[in-house]
Amino acid sequence: MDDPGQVADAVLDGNPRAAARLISWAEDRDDRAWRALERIHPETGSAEIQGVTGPPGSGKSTLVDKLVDSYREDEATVGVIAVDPSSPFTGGAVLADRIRMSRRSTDPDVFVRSMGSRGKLGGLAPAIHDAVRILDAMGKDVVVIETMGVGQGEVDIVRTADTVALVAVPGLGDDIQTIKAGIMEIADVFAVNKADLDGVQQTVAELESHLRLAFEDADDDAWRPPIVETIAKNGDGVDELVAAYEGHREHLETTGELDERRRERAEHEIVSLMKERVTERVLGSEEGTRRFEGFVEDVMGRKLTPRSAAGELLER
Ligand SMILES: Nc1nc2c(ncn2[C@@H]2O[C@H](COP(=O)(O)OP(=O)(O)O)[C@@H](O)[C@H]2O)c(=O)[nH]1
Ligand SMILES: [Mg+2]
Repeated sequence: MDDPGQVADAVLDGNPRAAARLISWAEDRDDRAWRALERIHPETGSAEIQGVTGPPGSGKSTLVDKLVDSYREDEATVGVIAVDPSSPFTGGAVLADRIRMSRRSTDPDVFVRSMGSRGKLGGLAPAIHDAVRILDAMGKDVVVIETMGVGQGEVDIVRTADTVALVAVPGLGDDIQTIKAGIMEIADVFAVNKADLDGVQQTVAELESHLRLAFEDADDDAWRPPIVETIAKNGDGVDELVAAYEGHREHLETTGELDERRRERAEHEIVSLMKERVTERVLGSEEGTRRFEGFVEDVMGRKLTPRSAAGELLER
């Protein structure tokens, strides 16, 4: 299976090996990906795309695992993308292993994929967008993206989702602010996980006061993120979390916000692909990299401003 057209057709038939292949091409930014993606693009747009984000260790993988159970009970097909920025401690691989070990390893209606950054200059977000489209084209009803809520790159990844759940845990103490402000703003649902631990009420109260402030001047029909307590370990609260997702989905559809989000996403993605292509064109060769490193030295030596270095690199 090396022919992009064939791979695309197999993906549209729901073939997991073809999907895995095409995601790898997208991750490698391999030219074969583009033809296949071209072909599947018109067949996408029906999956519900859900993001689960939060600090490492908050229980995202455990929660996603339980969410998958819940969707399978309703006979929805599911794709999971666990974003693991190439380090062993984030747990992305753990999720994939956990699901692989479970009874779902034989369930053809669940597709799990870990993705890590391979140090590509464009970052990870473009490949994640492609992977979401591939799972959508496979016919998955729900696509769940698990990612750590840290850093701008992660915010970009989470933007691929229609609905974003932020997983918080008791014991963050007074500084719920340790969760990046940017992430707080894009949360559509708050899951306070590990509700079996002390301090859960305090965390809920902090989130509530955060929301009170944030929504002081909001329109009446604005979506106000619900706060759901969960114990991912044993599945408590997962049904409520699914209901919160559904509520938000309904809100998106009835208010037209879904289209708005998709428009923003398309804009954002086009711009980030332009950046990726420019970067690739300028730095994609050994010579380009060498020239780039020379400019880095010049900037560090205060001979050039970063802006003029960028200008000169783009001139060539
Ligand atoms: N006490 C408690 N521990 C949990 C709960 N959910 C997950 N954990 C544990 O928290 C640890 C991190 O979970 P994991 O799902 O890998 O977190 P992730 O890094 O956010 O994906 C694991 O040891 C889980 O067993 C919960 O509801 N309560
Ligand atoms: Mg994890």
